[in-house]
Amino acid sequence: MSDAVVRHDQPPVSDFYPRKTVRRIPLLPHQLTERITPTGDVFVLAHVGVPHARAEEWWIDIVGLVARPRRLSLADLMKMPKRTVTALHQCAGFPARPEIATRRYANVVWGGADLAAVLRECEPSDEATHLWSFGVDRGSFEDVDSPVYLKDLPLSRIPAGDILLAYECNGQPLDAEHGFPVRLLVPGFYGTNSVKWLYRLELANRRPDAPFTSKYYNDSMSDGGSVRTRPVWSLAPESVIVAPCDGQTVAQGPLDVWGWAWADGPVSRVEISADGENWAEAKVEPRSQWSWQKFRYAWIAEQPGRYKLMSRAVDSCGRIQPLSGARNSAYEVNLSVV
Ligand SMILES: Nc1nc2c(c(=O)[nH]1)N[C@H]1C(S)=C(S)[C@@H](COP(=O)(O)O)O[C@H]1N2
Ligand SMILES: [Mo]
Repeated sequence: MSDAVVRHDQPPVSDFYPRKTVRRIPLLPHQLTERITPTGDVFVLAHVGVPHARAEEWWIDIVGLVARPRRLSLADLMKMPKRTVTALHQCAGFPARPEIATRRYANVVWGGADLAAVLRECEPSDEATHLWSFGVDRGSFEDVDSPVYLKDLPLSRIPAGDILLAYECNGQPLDAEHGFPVRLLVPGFYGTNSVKWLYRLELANRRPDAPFTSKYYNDSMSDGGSVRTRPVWSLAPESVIVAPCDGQTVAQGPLDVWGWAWADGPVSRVEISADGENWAEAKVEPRSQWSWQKFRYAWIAEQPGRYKLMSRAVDSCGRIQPLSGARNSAYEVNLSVV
């Protein structure tokens, strides 16, 4: 039986609309001019629809391999010290098509309670290895019935810190589409892991079996014949050129190229190329919290013609953006120099 089968309590949902996939990406990469993405411009991804909840009736259960299971009301949660975390927010793209770069990005200030502190009070057992998080939305996605939105993360991730039970986005209460009244927020992980409409955290000694954990959001890695899969957790290094924009015509001479770069951890280098072969180092600001980092490069368009400007980020472990065929393929801008 799937771990997503609901045999436990759920808080009431007053309404559920629309009851279908919501996928809204308001901004194109060259429109990401602001360091903090205004809430109305943050993309929305909901696989099966949008539950509408009443804050007074909401709670979160913390259960499983813990000595002290607990039910926290939203009021309990809001009494705890509030923490704000600025974090890059990115959708991993189509679950079955990891080779497509869908470029759904935002950078958001989240506010909420610190997950590590909440868990500590529940005294997790030594056997616990994974945290399962449940969102109340149920429905069918690509003809697969999903009774609950269930994701997991390894408990070894908790010490990296800053995982929130978030109830604010950019200083305001979450709106329904972004997970009101409370969502998980895992900075450094792809958005799919940040469970909206969160009502249950279960500590377990394995990964769960559920549509959005064991079926979708697992990348295959061929490994000398055998095919293994890897959960879509950590953000791979990525960068985006905000200016100039794709298709632009620019004058011969110096040109200010700038954009954003991020990874699960600091980006240590961003490189720019105008020919796909020679790469020059851009200037990158240091990282602050889990935010994207601004980079700049003074390019000189020596000759009129057509150019493909590319950017690629390298993280502090030396991981580098591939040029094509991945969700984090190098970003490209086609330019005419006159
Ligand atoms: N409960 C629930 N949480 C969810 C989802 C969902 O469908 N249901 N979608 C996930 C995906 S794929 C992404 S990219 C992010 C999007 O968060 P946002 O809509 O607030 O930008 O939420 C994640 N959390
Ligand atoms: Mo997503």
